Amino acid sequence: MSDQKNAKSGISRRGFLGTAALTGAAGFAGGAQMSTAFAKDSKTKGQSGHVGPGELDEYYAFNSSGQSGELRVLGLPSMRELVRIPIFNRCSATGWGQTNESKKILTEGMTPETREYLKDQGGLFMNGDAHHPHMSFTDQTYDGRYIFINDKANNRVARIRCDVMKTDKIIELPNVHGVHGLRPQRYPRTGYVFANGEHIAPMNNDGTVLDNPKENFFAIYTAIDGDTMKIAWQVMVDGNLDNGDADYQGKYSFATCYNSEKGLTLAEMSANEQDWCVVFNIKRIEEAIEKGDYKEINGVKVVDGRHGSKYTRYIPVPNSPHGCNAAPDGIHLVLNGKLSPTVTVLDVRTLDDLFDDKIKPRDCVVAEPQLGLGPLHTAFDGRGNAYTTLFIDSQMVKWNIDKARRQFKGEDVDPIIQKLDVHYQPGHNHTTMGETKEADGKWLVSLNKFSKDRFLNVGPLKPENDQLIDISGDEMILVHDGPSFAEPHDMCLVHASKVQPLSVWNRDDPMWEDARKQAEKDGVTLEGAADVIRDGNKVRVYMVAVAPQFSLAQFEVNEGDEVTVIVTNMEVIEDLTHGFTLGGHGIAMEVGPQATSSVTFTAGRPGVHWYYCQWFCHALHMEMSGQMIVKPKKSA
Ligand code: K7E
Ligand code: CUA
Repeated sequence: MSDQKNAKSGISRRGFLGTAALTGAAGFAGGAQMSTAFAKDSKTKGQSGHVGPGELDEYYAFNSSGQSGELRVLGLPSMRELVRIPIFNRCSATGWGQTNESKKILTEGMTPETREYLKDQGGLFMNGDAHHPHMSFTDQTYDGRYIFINDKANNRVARIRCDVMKTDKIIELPNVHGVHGLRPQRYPRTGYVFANGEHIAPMNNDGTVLDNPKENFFAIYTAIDGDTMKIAWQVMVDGNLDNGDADYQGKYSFATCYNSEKGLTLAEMSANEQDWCVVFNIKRIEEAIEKGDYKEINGVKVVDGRHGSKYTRYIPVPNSPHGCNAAPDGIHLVLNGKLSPTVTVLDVRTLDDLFDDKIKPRDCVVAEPQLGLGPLHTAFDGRGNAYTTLFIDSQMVKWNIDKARRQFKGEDVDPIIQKLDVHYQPGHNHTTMGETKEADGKWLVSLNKFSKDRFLNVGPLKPENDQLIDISGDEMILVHDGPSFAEPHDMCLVHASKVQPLSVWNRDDPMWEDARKQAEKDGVTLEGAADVIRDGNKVRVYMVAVAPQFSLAQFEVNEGDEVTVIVTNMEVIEDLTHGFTLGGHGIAMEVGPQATSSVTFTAGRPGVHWYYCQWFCHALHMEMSGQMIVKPKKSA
């Protein structure tokens, strides 16, 4: 099949994508009719998605929340939401963005420029755009240590500890404009976390260069050390970077590019019939860093990976490709054509020859099946089949990789096995364990951007629809519709056996290291505290929470004091969370069992102010309260 033909189909549909689909008027293709048929099927055959009361799910689904800025943990197949992990957002329940512990995590990885910019604006970004959560790997499969996730809005990457399901590191990437694609290294372990800079900008973006995007604007690919959350190196590339993945061998990583044109307008960005996939040679880049073949820019070692570099290769792909997905066979990489009705399949075993200039970039392409309109992302079942979302067609297409290869060689075979209507306009899709060598081919989730008529009308802002599909048999069967709020892009489906979270915190957790050091200086033991320590106009109030009481029923400060309240929850049994809310001060925080949390504020309002535990913890939970007395300045 010729690229010419694919490209043409892409162009002919571009108008459709630009007008109907993107303005929300799309999806009028008969979804309702198909859904009835499949709803009936789901009762009679396939796996049950039902998880009864008291039963546990088989998988964790780590669901990004897009512009909500958090991570949501669901159980699968029930699709029940279990917990939300605040990351880039501000969370009223947990005090994320307000406690001293979370503020440290939110600020310590900031660039000096951002710190300076935010100085008079509260010191924190209040939003994030979280797209791609992925678990750390050891030997090509999930190892239950961390989830990494990007913030496209403010150029950050965060790490979540899976033992407590809390964010523990956030770093801002210098030189990068919009961190989009994110993937951990699969082998031998993570290792690197690869992050794609989506937008092109001048390398020193200080206002000295403002024009000529083709000459002066670049995108930056970043490798972060997942263990230390420090930047290992960056690569400057031509074009922009969309999604990415890493291979199964630890040799190469990949990024799609939809704006090889370096255009500004939609017409400019989609002018070329082919863009490309950039391949990064990890070993050669590491050698470049060792040998000193890099420039240090804003404190980061940046390798030149533009055309002609020995560190990268550019493989032409039709047309403005989006998703980038390595198959669990360890051999194939699928690049999803978006404006082309095709996906382009590379065989990673050809890449050594490509880097040795023995073959041409397009010689790495081993299949390019035409699947339908708007292919965005592909998932795998571990049995040689792939599942690709078709945004414009509102369908999931199941196809066979081997058949696609045979068709590419000229054999008369159709790689497409089945197309299933989804509701509506799917972006990412995910299979259980599907990005690991342990892909088990049981469930597929389609993250649909529009829900339209699938749920009760909640006004103009409607939920997205995460649909659960049984892929254990020969046929895909739609099992469940799951509404979700703005806006999951991506999901990571991990077998429950891979993750062993704690039920109560360990008292020696590093999360409250600073509070512990301060307490030691103050001669206070956190675990038994009922102390008010005055230090000039700084007051530190230490207390313990054990249901249904705080160890301090009252404390006194002066108007204008900087007050830090440090609460330690000494419950030893699971699921006994307390909280500290100070009325009229905008102060609230979660204190988990065996955890310490602290918050600092100015006592600006003379009078009596009640604090209370806002986490229902005991029959006498209402009584779990106390008073902060603020003495007015004149009487103090
Ligand atoms: Cu396709 Cu940000 Cu992964 Cu959204 S990206 S869909
Ligand atoms: Cu402690 Cu409610």
